[in-house]
Amino acid sequence: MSRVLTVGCAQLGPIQRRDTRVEVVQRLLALLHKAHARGCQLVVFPEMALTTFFPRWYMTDQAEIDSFFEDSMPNAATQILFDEAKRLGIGFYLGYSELATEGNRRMHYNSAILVDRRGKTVGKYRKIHLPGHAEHEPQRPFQHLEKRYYDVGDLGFPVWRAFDGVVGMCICNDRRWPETYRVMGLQGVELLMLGYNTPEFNAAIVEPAHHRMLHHFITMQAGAYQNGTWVVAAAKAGIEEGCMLIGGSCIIAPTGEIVAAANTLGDELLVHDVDLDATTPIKTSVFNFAKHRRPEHYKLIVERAGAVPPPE
Ligand code: CDV
Repeated sequence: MSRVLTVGCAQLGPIQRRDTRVEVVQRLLALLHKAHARGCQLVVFPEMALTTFFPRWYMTDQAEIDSFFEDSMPNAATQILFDEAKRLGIGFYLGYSELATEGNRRMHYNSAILVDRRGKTVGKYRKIHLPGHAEHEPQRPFQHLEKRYYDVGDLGFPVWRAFDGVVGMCICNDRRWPETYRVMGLQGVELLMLGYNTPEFNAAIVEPAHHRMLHHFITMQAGAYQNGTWVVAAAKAGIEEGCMLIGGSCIIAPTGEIVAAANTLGDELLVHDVDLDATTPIKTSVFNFAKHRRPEHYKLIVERAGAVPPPE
């Protein structure tokens, strides 16, 4: 039986601070309806798909910070998206900021959930590689305070049996790390979904703008090929509150080739027929892990975080 899944990659244009959740959800619904018209069974929305990318601002009022978070999912604003997706028989990945209560602690996660075609939540992922900084750095033109506003995800990198395959999730900066792909690759991932918000200007180092797009593609294409998996990456793009976010939403085959790519910085849907069996040739040849990996020589990867060069 063929395992071809028609997947939509739903790029969003900018979301400004004044935009309400209700208005944003209308945009998600418009993309969902387009996806339905084009036969999609699964749609991937971006990271933080309900709000502006608020870590660009330094804030000290916790109530103001919490206003960017959702304390339940679905909730009053998003229920219509869940209902409509179920009615249309479309599953989806949705990124949002999650406010969770654990005992008497309030935890803040940069999360994504996966909902199946019957409207059942299959899984949740909480972002592990939080980029940026925790303290206000006033010399920057804008902040990247994910390390201040979020807790490190506590759910690992699980995969799920869904959509006739083995699927996994990650979020934005995770895509730059080979560990993200390999941990899921070792669980047989066939389709990896991710959303992202990547500012075009790198406030941490001086680099040409085109490097941003190069690094975006190069890491995902390598991750796809080296693990024999499809990768679907959905951007929030365009000028958000004066800050340019790169577009570059794409669908990448297990060969590492880009098979669909966005050509705008606005709301845009890419569609591809994703053959999950196309993962097999890579998984059974050059990256047949059981046959070729040598974990006894990889111990440093889990024992050490920072690089330690040999003594002079
Ligand atoms: N939202 C992100 O994680 N953005 C980062 C920033 C640091 C560029 C990214 O890796 O794209």
